[in-house]
Amino acid sequence: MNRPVIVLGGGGHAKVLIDTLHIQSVKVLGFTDPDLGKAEESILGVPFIGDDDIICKYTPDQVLLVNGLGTTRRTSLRKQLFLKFKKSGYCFANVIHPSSIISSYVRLGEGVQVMAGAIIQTGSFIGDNSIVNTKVSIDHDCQIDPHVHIAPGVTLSGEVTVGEGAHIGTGAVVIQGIQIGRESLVAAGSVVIKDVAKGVTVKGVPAI
Ligand code: JB3
Repeated sequence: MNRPVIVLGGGGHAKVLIDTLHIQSVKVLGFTDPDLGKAEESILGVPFIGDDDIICKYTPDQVLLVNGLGTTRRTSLRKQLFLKFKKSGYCFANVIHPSSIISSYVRLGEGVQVMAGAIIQTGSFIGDNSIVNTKVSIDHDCQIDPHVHIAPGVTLSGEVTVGEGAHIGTGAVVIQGIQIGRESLVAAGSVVIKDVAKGVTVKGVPAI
């Protein structure tokens, strides 16, 4: 990366991202968080630098941002932060763990995060601000829209589409060709064998 990075958020997801940035020798200036109690903390040696207002002390060409907010269900706050800083002209860095395996025929949007051990097969697309979490497997020709969280251990077979803002819970399995609607939630451990409409929650084996 040609610019130092500021991480938004000071929780568990931010910690994993900072660890990955350190592996890649990226300079991390600090992390922001509205919780001023974080002032007494650092994360893996990275200092708290204030709430998000501090970012405007840097111009967009001086820093890159990394969205450290994870999501356990809906992804709206993470999405809002991304859109707010994009509107102000800032760019978000992609964070790709070196142990992930990504086909050279995969396209990644902006601010995409691919965590340790993830595999993304040929022809797939990962949209802006999406998380492909630890040990996820995304097979060929999948389309992941922006602001999606694919939680740890999920398996997507080939040609699956996931709509904007959806959350696929830990360990879920989705068979080939399934379409998952925007803002939907697939509960952890589900096995999805039919399409999921937008905005709904499905769970179980098979998921309903
Ligand atoms: O499941 C896995 C592997 N990771 C989870 C991740 C995807 O989501 C993780 O276990 C957590 O469940 C969750 O991680 P996250 O988002 O880091 O959650 P938490 O540890 O609760 O930390 C969120 C932090 O974001 C807190 O310190 C909040 O104060 C902070 N925060 C909230 N709103 C914000 C804002 N930070 C900034 N910069 N701006 C905000 O608007």
